[in-house]
Amino acid sequence: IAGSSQFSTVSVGASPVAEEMAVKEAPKEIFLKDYKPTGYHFDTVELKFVLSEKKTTVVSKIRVLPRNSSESPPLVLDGRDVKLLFVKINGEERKLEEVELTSRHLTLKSLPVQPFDLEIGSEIHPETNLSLEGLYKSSSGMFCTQCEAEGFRKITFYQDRPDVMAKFTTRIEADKAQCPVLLSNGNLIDSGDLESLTCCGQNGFHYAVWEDPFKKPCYLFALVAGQLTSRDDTFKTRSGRDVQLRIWTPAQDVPKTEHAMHALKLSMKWDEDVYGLEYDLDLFNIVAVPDFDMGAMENKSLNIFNSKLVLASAETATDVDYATILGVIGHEYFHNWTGNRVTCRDWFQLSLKEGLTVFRDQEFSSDMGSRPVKRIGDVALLRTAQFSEDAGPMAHPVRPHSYIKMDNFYTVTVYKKGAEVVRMYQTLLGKDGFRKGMDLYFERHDGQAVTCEDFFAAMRDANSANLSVFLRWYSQAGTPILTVSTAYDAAARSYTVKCKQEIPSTPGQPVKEPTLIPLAVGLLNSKGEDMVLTELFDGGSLKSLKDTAGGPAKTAVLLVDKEEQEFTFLNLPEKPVPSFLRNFSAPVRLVTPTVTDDDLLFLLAHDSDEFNRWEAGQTMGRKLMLDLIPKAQRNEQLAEFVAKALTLPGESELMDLMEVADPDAVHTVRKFVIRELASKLKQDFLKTVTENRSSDPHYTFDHKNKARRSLKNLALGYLCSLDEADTTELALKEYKSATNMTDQFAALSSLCQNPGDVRDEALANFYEQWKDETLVVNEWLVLQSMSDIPGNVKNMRRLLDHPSFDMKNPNKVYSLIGPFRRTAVNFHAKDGSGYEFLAEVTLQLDKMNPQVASRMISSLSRWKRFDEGRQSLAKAQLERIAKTDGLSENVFEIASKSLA
Ligand code: 0A1
Ligand code: ZN
Repeated sequence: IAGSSQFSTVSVGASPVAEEMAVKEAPKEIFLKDYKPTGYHFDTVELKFVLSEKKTTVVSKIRVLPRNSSESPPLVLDGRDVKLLFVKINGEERKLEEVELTSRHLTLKSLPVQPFDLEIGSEIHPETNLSLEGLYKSSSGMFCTQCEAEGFRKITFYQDRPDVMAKFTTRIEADKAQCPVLLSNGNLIDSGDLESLTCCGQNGFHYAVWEDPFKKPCYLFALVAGQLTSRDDTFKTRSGRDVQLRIWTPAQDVPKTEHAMHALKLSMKWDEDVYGLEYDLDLFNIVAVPDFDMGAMENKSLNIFNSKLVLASAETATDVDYATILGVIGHEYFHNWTGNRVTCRDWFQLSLKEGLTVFRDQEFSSDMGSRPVKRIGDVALLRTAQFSEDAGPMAHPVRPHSYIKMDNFYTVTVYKKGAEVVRMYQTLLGKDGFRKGMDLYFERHDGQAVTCEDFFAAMRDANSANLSVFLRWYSQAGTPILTVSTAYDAAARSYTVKCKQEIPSTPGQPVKEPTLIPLAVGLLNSKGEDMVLTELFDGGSLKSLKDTAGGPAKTAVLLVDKEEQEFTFLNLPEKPVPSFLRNFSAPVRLVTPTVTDDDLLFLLAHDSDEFNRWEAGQTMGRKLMLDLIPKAQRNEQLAEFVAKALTLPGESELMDLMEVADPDAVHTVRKFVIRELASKLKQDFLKTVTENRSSDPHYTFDHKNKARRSLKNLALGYLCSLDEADTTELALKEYKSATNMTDQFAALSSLCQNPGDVRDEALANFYEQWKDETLVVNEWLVLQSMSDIPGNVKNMRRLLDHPSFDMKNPNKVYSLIGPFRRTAVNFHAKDGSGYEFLAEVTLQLDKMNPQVASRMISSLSRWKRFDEGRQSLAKAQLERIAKTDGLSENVFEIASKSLA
């Protein structure tokens, strides 16, 4: 972003040492097309930390291998907020006037052309590091690191990029009382007490030395030190090795790690069973920290987790929490192969590890629970969050072409659309073909930093498949619109499916090429059974169809790779009802002009593909509600609505489908539909609640009980929308008699739909009961943040000052500010108060934690979707942010791209 007034570029000469005097460099946009390998390899890295919250010293000794023995280009090391103490080359100190130091880089010149030792001494300040990147002191008192994507440069000067892979040895010295536990990656090879008079003159210090035998990029480095206690267990790998498993938390939380440990063992077993992948070290550590920007981090053998994704008990965590923990423990564990053993060449390839690992964790959760329920949840999230990202100013391909701040690209597109891209390989190649591709990928690339093309090539080569246009999924942003229409020819007993694909233009990509869309199709006969699909003419050739085991085919995958294309099924004795895009076989918006409402009801009743049964109900719900919107906009009565679906599409999804999003009308319609359903089905809902209560106070996290609880609680939610005395009384009774958090919280949420004393008292009562359980209090904040009671912004401002809120803790921000941004009526309040509130919070937050601040403000980026009044209010707030002095690069990138 050249020319931006807030950053000054100054040419750099010999520079002083202290970081406060270093020259400030302007933020730079980085492009995939500019990738170049480094001029120097790093072979081994020995790190020594002397920990102290005010001032930690870090000495790194790196064995450097020049790529080319005939020249020595400058070695540019990244470094931010690090004070340089000394530089030595082969043991000889370099004069600091001879090195170049800016606010972002340390450049060394005139280096040996033969392998050499580079030693760098530096100093950092964990206590004042509120960015939660690099080494920081957590509010719980422990020292903790977060290095992905570019946090290692906040620890020491280094070539901080994923294609620099080295073997790390880490020595940690710290006060024994303050930090009895010292952890890093790999195996513990030495530990002990330090003499009272050490070189540092410290009393009561001890040390530990960790050696990681696997080469890794520095983003996988981790260090943890503090007062921690572990839950210990073991896992025997399929080749018979015993792996020590340890989950570390403050002592009082150890009882809440049972579920996480169970999840870890299930993950280890699943990866062996499904992919033949075994764990490769003798120790696997997980540490829970209360202040963490993201969910969790896959550092080699030392995963660090946001406490919220480790700790659970029946009293304090809901079914959703239990399921999320299972999925994230799996996700981080699976990274050991997809991410760590094989990593990314550069950050543009992030989806190579994230899309693949999300796909793997989705499959794991499906195997551990209900496959269709998992798929429905994943697709619903993709459609609300990713489709809207893909349609806004921040739209980017699964593999972005450029970035200013990599942190801004840990997106639903890279993660969730990336997982859909991986899923499509499996749909195209079959489960066995996909496994062959994975085997070849590891065979070719173990220990390497590679690209999305390398993954593609492994899939292609292992299956001798021709998938070439498939690569466009990586390079083109935007959600394809796939229009499918049909015609039955009774005389010819044939059924023609006509497909048209169109990919909308996105910022910087006005024109798109067709991609390869696998369209899974089933055809139902009049009895609702799957017809046997025998032959398909795809325009070029006639194919006979079989399922993967060679039996009769009930689902066919059509390969749609042209803008317009026709497929004809032969030998069909009657006109079928089509079930398109089964199991959501591609991340597209499907348009089906020839599918009637009767067809949808038929699919809802009969489709053997459970995902599509649900989808038929959702399509009905969307159609019915969108039809009502013009009436709501004209303030007309919405009287005649009757529907079958139970869980309705959400407000954002509906807004997304409108030409000009109208939050008020969408909210009115959705509320109306919920109340209509509740009043028409009141007796059924009451019966559902009564019949699905459990007589057993013991909490069990299994499919049967989860299903029972979710049905009961859904019914209770509908009933409370009526705001009648008997429904309120029922919810109060459920609230008081609940024996687990799932039921208690659901009853509280139901009561909180309606403003008034009952709501206020229930909220106060819940807080009083749980005020010492941080994670529960966070959910209490969520509930108030997502509320659609009128004028909730005032309440939000009050909660900013509540003792339970702390701007420095990302979980608090995600709980109190996050959900508010999805409320149609309060965030998008007509008077602009919601936008103003978000801008204020963002600016305050940006001074502490830019990553979290930029995540918050991204909700303003789609301001052009709204009416003129809202547009100008939102734009004004974005402009206010963009011109604020001292803004971080993170927020700057989002605000400026949103305004472009
Ligand atoms: N690789 C992690 C996600 C992650 C990314 C950046 C972070 O920095 C704060 C933290 C975690 C994952 O996918 O699990
Ligand atoms: Zn991940």
